Amino acid sequence: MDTVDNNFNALNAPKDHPSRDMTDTFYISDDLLLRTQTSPVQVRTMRSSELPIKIISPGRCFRRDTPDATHSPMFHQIEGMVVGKDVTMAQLKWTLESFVKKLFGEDTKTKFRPHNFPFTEPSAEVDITCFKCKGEGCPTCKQEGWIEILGCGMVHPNVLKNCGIDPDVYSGFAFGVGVERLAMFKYEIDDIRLLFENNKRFLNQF
Ligand code: 2NL
Repeated sequence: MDTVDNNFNALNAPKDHPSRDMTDTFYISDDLLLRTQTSPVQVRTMRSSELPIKIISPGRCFRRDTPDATHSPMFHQIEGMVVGKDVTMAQLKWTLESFVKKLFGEDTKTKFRPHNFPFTEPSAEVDITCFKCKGEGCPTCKQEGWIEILGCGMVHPNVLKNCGIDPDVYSGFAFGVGVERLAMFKYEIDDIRLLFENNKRFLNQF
């Protein structure tokens, strides 16, 4: 459980932002909710720690999605963030490229595709070349050759301000990956619900 302030206000998603809708978010009360991402951890860290900050925050998150093969109302996310002097998008790209190469193989290529998140500006989604067909096009990548695996960007100046950090002096990068989605690609699991059913015959395969 976390606060609406840590999960939304501080992250530049003010009162009427669509992600705050009752149909998107589990509210406990007007001020408390089940977090929709692990970012509240970084918000508290920015508000209480000396700079520079380098943090990885893995954990459970909740969104009001109807379960299907690719959606679960409860899932896990790993977010990472660096805030300090002269933190750049080039450093973000190197960090994420290194990460996907370790996970999916050294020959993996990345594509940073412009996107929008309230908490980062600029923002991007990262696609990797399909590990199955190496970019040729196949059923796994729906003939596109590319697979979307995470979201990222430079921490929005309003987010830094909301957390007591001067955006004229400091900058930061951040990213978030869905753990189940990543596992599904890596282990070729075609239904996210299998990960939560606790069937030992399924789990013992890994
Ligand atoms: C996604 C997108 C993302 C972040 C998470 C973040 C956290 C703070 C400030 C700025 Cl405190 N950004 N986190 C940034 C970009 C993307 O996750 O699609 N995740 C599955």
